[in-house]
Formats: sequence, structure tokens, C-alpha cells
Amino acid sequence: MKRILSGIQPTGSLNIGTYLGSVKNFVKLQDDMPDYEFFIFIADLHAITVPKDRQKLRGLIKELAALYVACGLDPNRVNLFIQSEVPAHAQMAYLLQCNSYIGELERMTQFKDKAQKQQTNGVTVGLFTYPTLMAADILLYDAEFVPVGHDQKQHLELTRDIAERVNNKYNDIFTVPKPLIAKKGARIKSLKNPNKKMSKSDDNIKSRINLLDDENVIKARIRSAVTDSIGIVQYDEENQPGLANLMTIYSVITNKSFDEIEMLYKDKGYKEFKEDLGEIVYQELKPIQERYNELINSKELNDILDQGQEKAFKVSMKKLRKLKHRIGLGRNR
Ligand code: ATP
Ligand code: LTN
Repeated sequence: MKRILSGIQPTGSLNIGTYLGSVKNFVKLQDDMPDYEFFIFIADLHAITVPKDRQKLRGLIKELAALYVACGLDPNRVNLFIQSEVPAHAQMAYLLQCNSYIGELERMTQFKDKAQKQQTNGVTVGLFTYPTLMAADILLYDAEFVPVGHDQKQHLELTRDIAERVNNKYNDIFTVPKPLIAKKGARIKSLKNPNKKMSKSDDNIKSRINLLDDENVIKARIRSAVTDSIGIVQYDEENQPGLANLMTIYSVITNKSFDEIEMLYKDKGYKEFKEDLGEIVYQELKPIQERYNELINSKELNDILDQGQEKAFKVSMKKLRKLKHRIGLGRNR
């Protein structure tokens, strides 16, 4: 069976950047690609590459699991699991580290950015080897497609290089994966600085809208989003980057093209556009929040995660055993 796989780190409450760039896309794909089996997981091992509070981490793992389902992932279509509950991921990452080079990991821009931020705490080896864990996540399942936002493209390219290298050395063991990047929404920007991506870890909470924010917060954040003094609702990424970002959010949620949005606001200003967008985002998030509240402390959620773990365990162990055997590890049994 052909497979699609992706993951999100439980490093902070989910925001509309991750939702529009990633989760909404998963939900669409599960319906559009019926021939594929889906594995979607909570990348908790990735979250501890920088220091994390124990209680907070636990809470975020569960919150992300409930949000995945609340956003529309169908547990009958998708194997939903927690990465650290499937031991093959960490084991496979080690085997891949023995087939990766320091030079190629040093080139990863996300590593360079995150390492810079960690200078006072010290940069962990885990932060450095992170892309090999991500490669393990993907290659264990022979995923053909990996839906991600634009910022993960470089990690996907490295995964492909590692896969090809291991295939050459150990006789075609992995499917070489391809990234699946949404045409629109793959790069939602900070509401306070349209040159930066909207990020869970941005110190300025006004830069984002979280999926669990209440109506007043959602609307206030849109109202106070940075725009420009041009004052015409038109899509011009270069000269009106803040507005272009808001138009992207509008377009991905409503499925309206930029042309249609421009027509709608032809004789109107940013104020009306922002008022409408606040309502549109709120209406999109309201049903997600309602479903989230039903799920968060339910047995249903635990059952979904148990079922996902069982399936992921089986598939991943098989691949791990195969590679260990080809490398010559352990006994020949
Ligand atoms: P942070 O936002 O703290 O930097 P991250 O980049 O590690 O965290 P994740 O939540 O792990 O983000 O990302 C999950 C998925 O969402 C990835 O596929 C990522 O590319 C995508 N994504 C994250 N932020 C955005 C964004 N602003 N726009 C579009 N896609 C995004
Ligand atoms: N590194 C990704 C999260 C992630 C992932 C994966 C995505 C971990 N493992 C495997 C796709 C496939 C991130 O930071 N967004």
C-alpha cells in the first residue's frame, strides 16, 4: 500500500500557520487520495531537542492529538500516533546517523537558526542530529509523499539524499519520498512581521492566532495585524506583504481567489476587510474548538492513539529489522 506521512512538533499551541500550511492539507489529502494509507504523528522526540517543561510537554502532546482529530483527521483513514511510543524511530535515527555526514547536517538552515537561539543554554547534539530523526520518521514507513510547509523542504531533500545513499549501500531498502507543499498557505507569515513565518515559538504572542484562542482574541489579532499605508485591497506581496498574508489566510479558508477578494473589497478599505477576515477565521475555528472540548479528556482520544501506535509499531519494526539485517547487526535469524 502506498503511504503518506507527516508530523508536527508539540512545541506550543497550534496556530493558524501550521493549520493552514499543514493540518488543513492533511484533511484534504485523506479525502482526495483514497489509495494511500496515512500516518500522522506527534513529533514529541523532536520537541526535546531544546529544553522543555515536563508538565507543559505532556499537555501539548495531548492537545495536539485532540486538535488533529478536531480539525477533521478521520481515525478510520489515518493512523494517528505519538512518536516516542514507537521505539523504532529513535533506533532507525541512529542507523541513519551512521550514514550521514557532519557537513550536510551543518548546512541545515533550521539548525543554524535554532542553534543561535540556544547559545545561552548550549546546543544539544539532538538539535544537530534532528534531521536524521526526521528522515527515520519518514523512511520507516516507505512514505511516498510528505505534506509539509515550505520551511521543511530542505529537511526533505536531505531525507532523499540519505535514502538514496542507504539504498545504494544496502540494496534498495527505502522508498525515496517527495515533499507535498500546498500551493497556497505553505508560508503563513507573522501578523507583526510579514518577513518572518508565523511561529509557535515567536516571543510576541500578537504575531499569531492559536486554534484555541477565543473570539475576541482572534478578532483583535487580525485588527492589529501589520499592513501598510497604501490602503487598497490588492495582492502585492512585495509592496504590501502584510496585506498579502491576510489575503492568503482569507483565500485558503474561503477558497476564493485573490482576484475575487480584490473585487469584493474594491471600494472598501482595510478596516472592513479585516473585520470580515476576523469573522471568517472565527467561524473556521469555532467548530474545531467545540470538537476539541469533547475530545480532550475522552477515552475516545486514548483509543485512537492506542490503535495508531499498534499499527505504527508493526510497520516500523519490520523496516528496522530489515535494515539491521542488511547492515549485519545482531545474529542471522
Ligand atoms: P515553530 O513554529 O515553533 O518554528 P515548527 O516550524 O517546528 O515550529 P511545526 O509545528 O513542527 O513548526 O510544523 C508543522 C508543520 O507546519 C510543518 O509542515 C511546517 O512546515 C508547517 N508550518 C509551520 N509554520 C507554518 C507557517 N507559518 N506557514 C505554513 N506552514 C507552517
Ligand atoms: N521537522 C518537522 C516536524 C517533523 C516531520 C517529520 C514532518 C518531524 N518529523 C516527518 C514530516 C515528516 C517540523 O519541524 N515541522
